[in-house]
Amino acid sequence: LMFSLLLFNSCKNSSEGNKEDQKEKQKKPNIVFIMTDDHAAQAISAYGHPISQLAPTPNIDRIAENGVKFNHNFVTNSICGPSRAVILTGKHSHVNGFRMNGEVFDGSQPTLPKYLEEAGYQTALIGKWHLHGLPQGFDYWNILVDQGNYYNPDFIDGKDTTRIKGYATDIITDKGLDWIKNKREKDKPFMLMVQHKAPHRNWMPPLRHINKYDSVEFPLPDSYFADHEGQVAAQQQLQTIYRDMYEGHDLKMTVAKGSDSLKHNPWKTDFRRMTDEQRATWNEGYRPKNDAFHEANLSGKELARWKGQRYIRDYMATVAAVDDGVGKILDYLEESGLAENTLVVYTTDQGFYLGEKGFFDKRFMYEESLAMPMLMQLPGVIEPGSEIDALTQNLDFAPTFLDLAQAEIPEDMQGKSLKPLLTDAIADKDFRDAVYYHYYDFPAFHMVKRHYGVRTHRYKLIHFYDDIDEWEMYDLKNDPNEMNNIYGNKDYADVQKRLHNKLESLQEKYNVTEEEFATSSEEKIDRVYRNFA
Ligand code: SGN
Ligand code: CA
Repeated sequence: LMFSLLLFNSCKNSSEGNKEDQKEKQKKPNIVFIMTDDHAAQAISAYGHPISQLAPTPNIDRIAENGVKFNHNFVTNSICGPSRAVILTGKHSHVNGFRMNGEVFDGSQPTLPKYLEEAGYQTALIGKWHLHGLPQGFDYWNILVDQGNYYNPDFIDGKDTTRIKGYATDIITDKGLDWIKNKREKDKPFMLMVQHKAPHRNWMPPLRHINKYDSVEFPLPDSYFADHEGQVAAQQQLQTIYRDMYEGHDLKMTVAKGSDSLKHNPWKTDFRRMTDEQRATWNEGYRPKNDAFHEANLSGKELARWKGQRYIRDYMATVAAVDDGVGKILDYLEESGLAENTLVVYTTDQGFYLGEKGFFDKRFMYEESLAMPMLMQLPGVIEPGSEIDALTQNLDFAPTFLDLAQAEIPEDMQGKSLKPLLTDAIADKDFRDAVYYHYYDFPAFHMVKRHYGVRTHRYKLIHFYDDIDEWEMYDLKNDPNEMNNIYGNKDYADVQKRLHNKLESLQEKYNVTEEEFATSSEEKIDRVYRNFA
C-alpha cells in the first residue's frame, strides 16, 4: 500500500507538474503596447493634473483602474527617435547608437521584437517609427512616413507607399485591430506595438472633436511667464508658446476676420493634403472662433494667454481621439477574451510641456518632459488600481516584456525588469536610487542645449554643456516646479557632493566615456540648417 501510495503521489505530482508547465506555457501573455507621441502626464486624467480633469481620458484611465500607474517613470533622453531606440534595445542612447533625431538606427542590433520572436511570439508594429531606416525583426509592420501627418497620412510597408484617407489616430487604431483580428497567426502569443502620431505638433484635432473644448478655460501654469532666472539654457531655448509657435501652422490663426487663410504656416503639406470636404468642415469649425479672436483685438499678456488656451484646447482635442482609440482596443480585447492574458501598456515617447515655464515641446531634463506616463494592466499579475513610485525608465521596458514573456533577459541590456515591482516582490524604494539622463540634440529645433544629469527621489543635478557650461540643481520636494536653481547653495553642499558622486557612478555603470561629451555642433549645423535653409 505504501508503495502504491507513493507511486500514486509521484504520478500525481508529475502530472500536476506537466499541467503547471502547460499552464505556464499558455500563460505567456500577449503584449499590446500603445505609445503616443509627446503625451504629457498633465493630459491623462488618471494622473490627476487640473488640465486633464477638465478634459478627461476615461479610456486611458481604464488601464490604470484595471492595473497599475507608474508615478515616476522617466525617459533617458527626451526626444522621439532616441526614446524609441531605448525602448527597442533596453540600452542607453550612447550604447544603442541613436543619440538624436535624424540619425539612422542600426537595425541589425538585437532588439525586443527579435528576442520575442525567439521566445515564440508574433510581432507587429503599426504607426510612427521615426528611426530613419526600415524596421527589422517584426513579422509585420506598417509605418507612417517620417513624422506622419494627421490627415490622409502616407504609410509604408516595405513595398508600397499608400496614402490613406482619414485621420491618423483612427487609422492606426483600426490597423492595429485589423492585425489582431485578421492578420496574425492565432496559435502564437503576440506583441503589437500601436504607435500614434498624436498628440505631436501641430496638434490637428479630428473633425469630430474640433470644437470639443472651446468652452473650457484650461488653467495656465503659474510659471507661464517665467523669466528663467538662474537657468541659462532655459533663457536661450526656442520653445516658448507665445514667442516661438507658428501662428498658422501651430495655432491655426487666420490672417483676418472672415478669412480662412492661415498666418505663418511654413509646412504647407499638413493642410494642403486635406480633401476639400475635410478642409471645409475644418474651416467651419475654426472660423467663428478665429473671427471672435480678431474682434477681441488682444495684445501682450492677454494674447499670450489666448495662445496658450488655443494650444491646450487643440492638444486635448487630439488626445480625445487617442482616448477613443484606446477604448476601441480595450473593448475588443475584452469582448474577444484576449484581455485576460494580455499585457496592455499605455505610454508615450516622452513627456511634454503644456505651458509650464512658458514652454511647449520637450528635450529638457525638467520634470514635465523627463516624465514618461505609463500605465499597465495584466489580470492575475498586476493588482487593479495599484501605483508604483519606484524610479523607472523606458530603459526597463524591453527587460520587463521579456521577463513577462518568460524569456531570458540578455545580460547586456542596461534596464531592469519591472516584474518584481508588479508582483510586489520588491519595495518601490529599493528598486533604484537614481536615473541617468543625457540629451544631445543641439543645435536643432527649439535650441535646447546639450545636457546630462541625475535624478534621485528628491533631487536633480543637471549639467548643460557644449557651447555653455552651466550646472543646475533642484530640490523637488521644496521646489517641484524647478524654479529655484540651488547649485552652489551652501545649505545644500552635502547634497550637491552626493549628487556629483551619484552621477559619476552612474556614468561608470552605464559605460559612458569621454567621447559622449565631444561637441559636434559644426557637423550638426551643417546637417540641420543646410536641410532647412
Ligand atoms: C518637428 C517639430 C518640432 C519637434 C520635432 C521633434 N516641428 O520638427 O517641434 O520638436 O519634430 O519631435 S513641426 O512643426 O515640424 O512639427 S519628435 O517627437 O519627433 O522628437
Ligand atoms: Ca515625441
